[in-house]
Amino acid sequence: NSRSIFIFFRILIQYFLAGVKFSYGTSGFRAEASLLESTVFRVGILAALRSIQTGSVIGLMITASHNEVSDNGIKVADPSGGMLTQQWEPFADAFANAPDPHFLVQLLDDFVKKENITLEGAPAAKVLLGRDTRPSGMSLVEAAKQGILSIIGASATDMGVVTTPQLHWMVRVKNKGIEASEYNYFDQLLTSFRCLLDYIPQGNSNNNVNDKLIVDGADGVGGQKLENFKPRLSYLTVDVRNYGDGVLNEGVGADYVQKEKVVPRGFGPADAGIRCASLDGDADRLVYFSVVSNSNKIDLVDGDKILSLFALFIKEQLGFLNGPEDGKANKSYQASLGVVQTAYANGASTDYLKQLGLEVVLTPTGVKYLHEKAAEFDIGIYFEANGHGTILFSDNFLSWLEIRNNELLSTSKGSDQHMAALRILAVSKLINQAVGDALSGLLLVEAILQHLGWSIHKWNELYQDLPSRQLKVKVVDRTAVITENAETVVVRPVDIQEAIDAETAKYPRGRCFIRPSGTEDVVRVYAEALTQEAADNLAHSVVKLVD
Ligand code: 16G
Ligand code: ZN
Repeated sequence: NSRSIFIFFRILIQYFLAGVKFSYGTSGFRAEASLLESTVFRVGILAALRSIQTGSVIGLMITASHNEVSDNGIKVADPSGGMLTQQWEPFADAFANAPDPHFLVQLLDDFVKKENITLEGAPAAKVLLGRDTRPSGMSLVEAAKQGILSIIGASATDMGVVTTPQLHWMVRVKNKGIEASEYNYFDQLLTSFRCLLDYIPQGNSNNNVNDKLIVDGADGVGGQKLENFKPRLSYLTVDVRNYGDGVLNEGVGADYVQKEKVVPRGFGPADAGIRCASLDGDADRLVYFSVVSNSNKIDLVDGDKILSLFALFIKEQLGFLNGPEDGKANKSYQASLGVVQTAYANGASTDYLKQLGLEVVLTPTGVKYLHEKAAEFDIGIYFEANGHGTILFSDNFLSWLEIRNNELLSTSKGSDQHMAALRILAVSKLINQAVGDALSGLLLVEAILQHLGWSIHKWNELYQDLPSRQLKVKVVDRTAVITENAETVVVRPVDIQEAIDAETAKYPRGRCFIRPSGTEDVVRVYAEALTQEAADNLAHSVVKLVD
């Protein structure tokens, strides 16, 4: 009986607050920080239960990412380092919204039975906690600890201020029985980054690359970490701005830069032409940009273009690895390579990727969907246009590659094939396998640009983005909008899709979709067309259909 497992029942009662409805959604629970204590306490209990069920370490991250500093939130990392299994989300919702302690314990009882979670004799729960730089984080970590420790035998390890991807990485690595400190994290990044630079073919390196990089740290944890890590990053001159003096996410950060398409605070005309990058508040999103001369406008290099750069590089290396087709029995493993995007991906990026001969799959918005899809390939590259993404490698492929690499080392050391094997192995260590990670993504971008000898301008010219417009419509009930086919088709309310199609047909290269937001009470409208004016008009006419 789960009643007996609570030793802090008093605290639980004290934590009850009325009036907020929580939904786990795509980003965990998020709200104004003062409303979260009770929720975080409950998620602590949930994390401990998940740890018992899986016999593994579970992560809890206190962050509200790119949202304003007064907000906060909590997210659970599963044993693989990925998002909490979707099967537990309905329970998470019900548990967070339970109106009184009695009901809450009843929910727990039922859930523990349904999921066959044996509390007696089970290995003790282990939960890793992390938080971003928000001032409310400290007391919320305490509330989460109380929740975790209300399960007898459970332990909570506080990793302090970390980026979201660092915490996910730590959970994943710990569950493989490997040491998982922040020092280990940066060591792995540094070693694999250096490898990639060492493997650059002679003559390629650094021709056109302005080797200075300026990074906007969003006045959050990512900026701080990079500023501290920077001295170890020889080969790269990094000027970190916004690493903590200003207000988190205010006029800074990847979300701001991507949505507003203007320079973040602390940047200006003097930076024109230099390669710049921007992280979000918890460093799981990354975009690049360059400042347009004599203006506060930028040329944005978004998640789609980061994805394209990664895809190009990986495809090239796979080509080398498979060797010339000389008719001899090829020892190569036919690794499947796939690219995952959402409907927000710029149409020009999808065309470009298809031209490269890649398989492109769309999923609904939200990292959990993209990640799951990407994991179906030997090499799955996913990115949202907003800058969240990574490259996943299957265990099968990596084991094969290790063996192949050893063979090549003895038969043709230093050959194109061997170098390609080494590079892909280095990428698999550099890029975060748990979740999108701005710091590791940034190092991979830097390594690839140096490898290719490309400037940010050359990179940006891979293809030309189609003009687009995003708008939102406040609605009473966003759940009234139901979509299918990776959010590209509205099935309810009926008839609206037909009307959207009719509008879209008026514009050459027009594309438009609507979807209910997972984080706000709005319906979002996205439109794309040949000119900015056309994209704007299409978006506005579809807004009228929704209103
Ligand atoms: C969350 C998602 C992000 C998505 C965004 C869309 C995670 C970790 N984050 O921030 O991937 O792009 O929601 O927001 O999944 P929306 O549903 O309000 O448009
Ligand atoms: Zn984030």
